[in-house]
Amino acid sequence: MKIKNLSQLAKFLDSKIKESKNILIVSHTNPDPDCLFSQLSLYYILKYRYPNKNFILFNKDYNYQKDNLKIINNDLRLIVNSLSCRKDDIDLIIGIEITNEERFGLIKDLIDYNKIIIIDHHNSFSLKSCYYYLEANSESCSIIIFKLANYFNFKKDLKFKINILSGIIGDTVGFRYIINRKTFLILSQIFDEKIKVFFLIKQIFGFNFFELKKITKLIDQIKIYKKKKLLVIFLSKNNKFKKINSFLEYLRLIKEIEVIVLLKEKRGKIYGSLRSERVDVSQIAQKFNGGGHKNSAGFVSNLPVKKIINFILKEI
Ligand SMILES: [Mn+2]
Repeated sequence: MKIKNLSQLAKFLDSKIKESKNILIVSHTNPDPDCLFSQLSLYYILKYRYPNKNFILFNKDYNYQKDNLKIINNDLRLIVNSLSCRKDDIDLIIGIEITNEERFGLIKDLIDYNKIIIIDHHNSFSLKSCYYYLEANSESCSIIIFKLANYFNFKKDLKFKINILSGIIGDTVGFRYIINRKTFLILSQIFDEKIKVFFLIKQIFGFNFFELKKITKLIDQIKIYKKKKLLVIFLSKNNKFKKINSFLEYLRLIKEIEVIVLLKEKRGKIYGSLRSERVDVSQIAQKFNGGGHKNSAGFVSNLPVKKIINFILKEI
């Protein structure tokens, strides 16, 4: 059930929250900065508006202790990865960027589509049987949350602005991939001389020395195809690297490269990530039943690595 515009979303949230007691705000599996900071920012807005309601921030994959983002905002500790309440006690579930069923950070039997409302900005959104607000031209979910704050006249303090800015930095890779004028307009509304933008970018995309050593090994494994246009990195199941997505963004600066493919072996399957400025990689991902954005998409496949690479080579 589609929610058509922002004012409808605000009214819908108001009416649903009024009749609820326990409200779950959930972000997607393997959460990224945009989704975590959107989750937290939405919580600020709703908790201020409804101080007597019980809001629970949940993500089953989230581990605050291991998260480097806590240096940006230690309120991220409010996101818990286990639930003490029963399914029946939860009256409403607000999902952040839950694009498809696999992205549900919820324990499966907690899912009740009648209670769910999802806010997302992914073109490949597919959970259309529940209430959803989709803004596919928004460059980050944080932007939607920022607009919601405006709609509710929520007073945006420094902490809130840093949250939104961090979400935008995460999804646009430090403003590198902004294509929408509105994003700049919102950035101008968030700008505050007290915010150190370079610090946020460093925390979100930077590496430490330990990680640098891993990168050195990874560079040796890079394969180049199509006269340097396609770059492929394969990570075997024994070769884990948590900051691999940040590393991909550095590889995207190589001038000759037009498409980057990361293939990760996990639980007997291949998890693919695609990045490009020239090719619409969401279309390639969709051929593997995956999805994402035009410039950044992903999929999961049972095919062997060689077959996947050959298939992609034909597509670009
Ligand atoms: Mn996002």
